Amino acid sequence: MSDETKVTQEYGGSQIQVLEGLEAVRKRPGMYIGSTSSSGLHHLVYEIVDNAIDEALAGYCKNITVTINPGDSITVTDDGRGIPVDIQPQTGRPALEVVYTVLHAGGKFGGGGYKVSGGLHGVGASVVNALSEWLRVRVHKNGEIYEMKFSRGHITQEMTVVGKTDRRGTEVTFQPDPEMFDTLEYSYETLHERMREEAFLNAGLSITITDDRGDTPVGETMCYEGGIREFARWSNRNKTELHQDVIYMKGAKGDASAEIAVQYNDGYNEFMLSFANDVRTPEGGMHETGFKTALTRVLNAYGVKNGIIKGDDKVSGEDCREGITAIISVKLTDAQFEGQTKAKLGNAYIRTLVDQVVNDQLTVYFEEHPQTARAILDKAMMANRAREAARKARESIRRKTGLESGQMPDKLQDCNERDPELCEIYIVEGDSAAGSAIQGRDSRFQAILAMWGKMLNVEKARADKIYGNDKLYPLIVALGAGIGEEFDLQKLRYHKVIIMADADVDGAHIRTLLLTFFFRYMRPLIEQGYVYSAVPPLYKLTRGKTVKVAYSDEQRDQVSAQLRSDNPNAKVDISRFKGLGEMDPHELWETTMDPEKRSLRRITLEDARRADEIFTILMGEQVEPRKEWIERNAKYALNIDI
Ligand code: 0RA
Repeated sequence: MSDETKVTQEYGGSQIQVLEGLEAVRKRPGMYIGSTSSSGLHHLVYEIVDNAIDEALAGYCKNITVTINPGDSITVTDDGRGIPVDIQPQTGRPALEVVYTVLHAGGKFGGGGYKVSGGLHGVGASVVNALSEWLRVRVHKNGEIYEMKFSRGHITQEMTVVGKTDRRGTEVTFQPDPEMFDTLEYSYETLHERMREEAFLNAGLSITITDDRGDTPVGETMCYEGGIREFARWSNRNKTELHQDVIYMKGAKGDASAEIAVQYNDGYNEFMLSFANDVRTPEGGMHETGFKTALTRVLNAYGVKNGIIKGDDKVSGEDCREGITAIISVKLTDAQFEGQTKAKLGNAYIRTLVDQVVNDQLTVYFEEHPQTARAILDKAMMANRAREAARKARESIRRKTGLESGQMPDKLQDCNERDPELCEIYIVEGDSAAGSAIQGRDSRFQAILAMWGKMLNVEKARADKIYGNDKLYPLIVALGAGIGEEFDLQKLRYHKVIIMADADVDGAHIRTLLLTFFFRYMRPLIEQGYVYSAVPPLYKLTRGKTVKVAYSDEQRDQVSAQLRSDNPNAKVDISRFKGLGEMDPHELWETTMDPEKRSLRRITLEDARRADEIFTILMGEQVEPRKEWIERNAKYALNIDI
């Protein structure tokens, strides 16, 4: 093609069809990009980037850049072969023009089309063009730069050679049409996140995102040689991983392929991201089903084979996925997207493929990495016990009609106020302390719930025994918000839940137990900051008729000096409070319960998480960690704090 080549304008039948096609896009944009809201606006970028990624998948492109320009136009470049510019025999038009003006033209021209192109891939250039106020494309190829311009899908400049080049590749800049979109402002964060995902999913591909709208450009170049392995690791970046290595599996059959990366963390959430042809499938589908089934099967088989799981103690799928981070990526030529938002993969043979890959490779992996297998299985078994215990507790609570009848437990001395925002509940260890608290409190807004004294037998008690224990019912009923999946903060009867326990080992046990319980079964209670620890004084200082208290050793010394400030020789009697039960009601009110004077420590999620950890160590199946913990903490044995 010579420098000055311009293709003569010929409005034959095919050209009219083209315009009708793009008109259809402008009439019903939602049909093509989902919506005309911010999500549709961002979708334009994904369409263009997808085309470049297809070129990368074909093995010809290594670098992609995405730039948000001032005024919110977008430029996407790639260093692929460049969109073909030669005349297409069927249309008599340059292929470049066809790509940008004919609906559904992408990926189906040139030599062999792309193998894995699926979903919306490769069909989007003309859609983006139709929805852009203007669009300019430049192709570097054959030593020349070919340029073509459009407005709202109409050609404003025929394909023209505008210069020489020594590179290859495609550059597209488009300005979304204000007539089409509710908003025109791009979110750097949204594009950044999506581009990072694309970089993870296409190992070795470098994607640079830049925001050029501000005074100084912001951006990042992302390239992950490890692909989805690094994706899994990155997803766990703020978590504590349960095992060092990411478990990576892959396999292919015919034109279809699957890769899976798995790494557990010590948390309780399930984080699973699945993709089909790099398109997210938030509703899951056959690839996820295949993975879940195989994971559960392999873990149970490993447990039975190695004598870890006995009899009917099988772990459920949900148990196996507690704390999991899994990335599943499949590629196939005939992807069927189903469901409400076309976000679910429907091809059944993919289930078989993923199931086989995971079944075979995870089994081998576990054989070769018994420590990892054991850690994962232990976690699943722990999840199983907790879930089972929660279910039993829920059922038995329902049976005991506590919640339904609205009848409050005997152990509760309720307050008069009914507005939860104004109400407090003190959970008090031991009957004598509870007695003092009941007499000392302000009954208008302070309720007292007496809890057992020593109930924990550290050696024998196990998580399930404790959650199945009768002693927790009064607490659940008093709080009124249910437990586990049914927990409902709206029904909570007190907005201050105050744990009042002694500063000794037994007190620490009770606090650990309560926090663990809240953490596992009433987590929003902690997340919303409703849980507190009362801070009772440690010392009582008396000089004649003057009585003072101190909450720490330093304060004791200060107060003691204060009491003797007029006469250093005066006799100050210092005694240690042995426990809450020793205080008379008035003392308890003055030092620990009076909102004007008391201090409360708000329990954070981190406190509760640590309590849960300690609890697991102290009560769990594993003997080694318990021994280690006790050895490490022996020196603090009289001062266990959480
Ligand atoms: C098909 C064939 C050829 C290149 C492309 C597609 C291609 C498409 C896009 C879309 C965005 N960037 C792209 N880069 C390349 C090669 C044809 C030839 O070798 O001339």
